[in-house]
Amino acid sequence: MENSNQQENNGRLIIVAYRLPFKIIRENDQIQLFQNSGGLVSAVLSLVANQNGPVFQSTEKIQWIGFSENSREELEGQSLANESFQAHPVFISDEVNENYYEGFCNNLIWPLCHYFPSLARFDDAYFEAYQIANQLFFEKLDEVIRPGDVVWVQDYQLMLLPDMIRQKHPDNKTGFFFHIPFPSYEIFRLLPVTWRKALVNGMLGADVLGFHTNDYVEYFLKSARLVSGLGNKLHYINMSNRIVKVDAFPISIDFAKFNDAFDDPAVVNARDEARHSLKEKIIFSVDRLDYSKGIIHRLKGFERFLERYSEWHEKVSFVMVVVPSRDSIEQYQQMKSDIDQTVGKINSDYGNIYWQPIIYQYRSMPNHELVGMYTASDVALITPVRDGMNLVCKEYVASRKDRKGILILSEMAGAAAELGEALIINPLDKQDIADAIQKAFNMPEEEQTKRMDAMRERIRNYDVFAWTNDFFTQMTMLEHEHEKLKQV
Ligand code: ADQ
Repeated sequence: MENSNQQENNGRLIIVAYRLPFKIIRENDQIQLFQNSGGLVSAVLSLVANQNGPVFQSTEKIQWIGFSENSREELEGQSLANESFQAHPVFISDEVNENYYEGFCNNLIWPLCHYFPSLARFDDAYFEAYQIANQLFFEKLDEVIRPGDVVWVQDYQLMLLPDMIRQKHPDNKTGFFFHIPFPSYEIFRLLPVTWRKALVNGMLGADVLGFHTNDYVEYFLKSARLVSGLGNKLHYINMSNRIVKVDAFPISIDFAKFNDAFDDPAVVNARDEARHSLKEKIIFSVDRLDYSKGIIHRLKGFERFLERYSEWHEKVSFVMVVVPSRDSIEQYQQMKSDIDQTVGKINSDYGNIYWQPIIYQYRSMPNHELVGMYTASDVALITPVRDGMNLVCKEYVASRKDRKGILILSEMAGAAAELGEALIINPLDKQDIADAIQKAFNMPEEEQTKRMDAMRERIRNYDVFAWTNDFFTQMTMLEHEHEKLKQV
């Protein structure tokens, strides 16, 4: 990693993301701000308060533009700032937001990018709303931005925004990060021609475009070539008067936070409680409710394990926690009821009055319970059928200060490119999942430690702070690289 002092920046950092960095709760005319503890918020904070010296020298707060769940009237005259962030809410009418966020983003882009084209819904009203919403984010940014500010746009809700910024503020450095898989061209081309063009050109307004893996980078470069006729030299796309750098930045987690949590008394309690009340072997999984997470396939894999390896009956507990998500969308409600039924069937087919094979919880978990389960379990079973990165597997590895435990990981998660010491499975193959559990239960401790050490070292070295530093280093070095490229 470069020393971050090389990348000093005197402007402010402006983040544009669909969500604001805190939840705004209004009670009796008083506003309270609850800062999210999510990865992006802590990653961004590290840019202004980094151990090696801040990347941003400006003493001003980080400016954050995001959609407001509160109405304009509710927020009128209120200060939306805490010690780190100044928020600038974007107000979007319910009608536009439904077609934009639930429609274009979650009924079209999300299923396409996760290789579920049959779930994708194409609707002109969706794209119209997507353009309107991106424009609303731009208008807010336009009020806020000053010369020298650096803008970092996040994710698939804002693909048109980088070019809007480029048109009016060409001198402000702009980065864009795509958090979900960028699909192969055969999938991307399912979008109507005008939409594909608009999305690719919108993203190319950025100076640096980031994806999680080299595969996604390659797929994007191919789409840019076929959609907009723009060739690339290695990771660079030449736009005549400037270049765009397209590269892989595998997002990470706060390694130290998860590692240190191992000894936190609340975590120790939760771990002891789990080990005391569950069977001798514990399998754990946790994810948002989503068809991309492979929850049903995971259950089928566990069912096959119980069928083929009966020696583990009454000796294994599979704790599966699913956090509610997008439950207003019909497909998600259907998925929830499929999960309920499958869990019920497996428990009644195999369980008895002393043993329930699957303990299923549909709720969010407090952090100490989460790490308690990460560190109590023998196996983390992470089987998305498609996932941009997947942070749960990295959190599991970082939590295992005891250097034990086995990660079973889907080859379809972006994280599989970095965590080769996991037991890598095909999430659609239930026999593969069953065999991996059997292998994990029989794995000697020395082998567990060897695999864990290698994965822990990698995440320790490339944690979420290294990720942000890496992205901003590339942004600052771009002009220099442009000069070098001209000489090639
Ligand atoms: P997500 O699809 O949300 O993120 P993931 O990366 O696994 O998926 O992150 C989920 C986060 O939520 C983790 O930090 C996890 O601990 C937490 N979580 C999940 N279930 C929980 C529960 N029941 N209770 C409490 N916490 C829970 C998207 C992409 C990913 C990409 C990230 C970051 O889909 O592929 O890794 O963005 O870029």
